[in-house]
Parts: sequence; C-alpha cells; structure tokens
Amino acid sequence: MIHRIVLVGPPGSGKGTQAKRISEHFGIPTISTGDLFRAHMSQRTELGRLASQYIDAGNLVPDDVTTGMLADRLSQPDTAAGFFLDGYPRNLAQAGELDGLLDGKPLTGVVLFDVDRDEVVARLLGRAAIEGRSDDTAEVIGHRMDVYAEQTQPLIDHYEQRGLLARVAASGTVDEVYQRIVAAIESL
Ligand code: B4P
Repeated sequence: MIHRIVLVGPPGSGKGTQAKRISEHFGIPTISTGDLFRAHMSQRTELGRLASQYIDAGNLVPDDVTTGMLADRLSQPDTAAGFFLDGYPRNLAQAGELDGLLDGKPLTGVVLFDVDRDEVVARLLGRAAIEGRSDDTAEVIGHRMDVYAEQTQPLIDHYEQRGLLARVAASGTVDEVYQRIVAAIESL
C-alpha cells in the first residue's frame, strides 16, 4: 500500500523525532518543511534569510514561499512511492494548496500527535538547553503554541470530516509513541 501521510501536532509533539524512525520503517521519505527551512538558513540562502525573519519570531513563513519550496521537493522522484509530510500543512490555506499539488494522488491519512501543552513546552525548553535553536526561547515557544491553536488546530476537524484522521497519544517514551504510530498507520 502506498502511504501519503501528513503528521500534525503542536510544536515539540515529536513529529520530527518520530518521522525519522517511521521513514526507515516504511522505506519512504519524510519531507519536513522545518528542516528544509533550517537547511536554507544554515546555508545562508536568500530563502533562508527570508524564512528566519518569521521562524525566529515563532510565526509561520508566508504560504506562497512555503508551498513553492514544498512543490519543488514533491516533484522529486523518490516521492512516487509515498511520503510523510512533517509540518505541512499548517493552516487551512496550505491544506487546499496541498490537494492541488498532489494532483489526483490523494492523502491516505493524517496522524495527529495528541499531547498536553505543558508537556510540549517542557520538552522544547529541554531541547533549547541542548541545541540552542533560535525559536526555542520561552517567549517564542509560547507564541508558537498560540499560532498552532489559531491556525493549525482547525486542520484537525478538516481532516476528521474527510475520514482521514488517526489520533495517537504522543506522551510516554519515544519508543512507546513510535509503536502507537506504526500501529495507527498500519490500520489506516
Ligand atoms: P518545525 O521544524 O516543524 O518545528 P517543531 O514543530 O518544533 O518540531 P516537532 O514537533 O517536529 O518537534 P520534535 O520532534 O523536534 O517548525 C519550525 C518553524 O518552521 C515553525 O515555527 C515555522 O516558523 C516554520 N514552518 C515550518 N513548516 C511551516 C509551514 N508549513 N508553513 C509555515 N511555516 C512553517 O521534538 C521536540 C523535542 O521533544 C525534541 O527535543 C525531542 O527530543 C523531544 N521529544 C520528542 N518525543 C519525545 C517523547 N516521547 N518524550 C520526551 N521528549 C520527546
């Protein structure tokens, strides 16, 4: 079965952490818009400079920029066997753009990483101490949570109504969450 799956959940819910493992398990790539932006930022490309103005403040990068970057990545041949999308779409406008980009090859599922705000804030503050990411300060984390609640959470109802949503409890150890996600994907 071909999997074309979106991973959705608040910042710090473990999408990036689990995406690496499930990509290996299912043998298909993960496309992370956050990772693509960070690669541009570390290579100091024009796109990276533009994106950093939004990312460092905890805001979403404008839809046209993000969607253009994603369209380019989705056009590469390794996505023909399926993919996981980590961090896209992040609002309803992007969900509409994605349907257009997939062009007759619809999503096969959406996995929601369900976890409390307090727990994800604690995780991100822990990551801040280790990695020092520019958007992991206490103030910016709080703003990213608000942006998630306002702009990304409406996607949950949108995909539930389309019968695509699988909810996974994303607290517990990384291994426990991984087992639940694999089971959820296999039952889609
Ligand atoms: P992302 O890179 O998507 O950042 P994230 O939401 O913080 O990551 P994630 O939820 O994957 O957390 P992770 O697994 O790393 O986006 C960054 C920024 O890019 C956005 O704010 C936005 O500005 C921009 N952007 C990206 N996509 C966009 C789009 N489509 N449109 C517009 N703008 C966009 O886990 C976090 C921490 O938790 C890690 O330290 C990890 O070790 C830990 N952890 C994971 N699982 C755990 C567990 N089970 N228990 C304990 N700790 C755990």
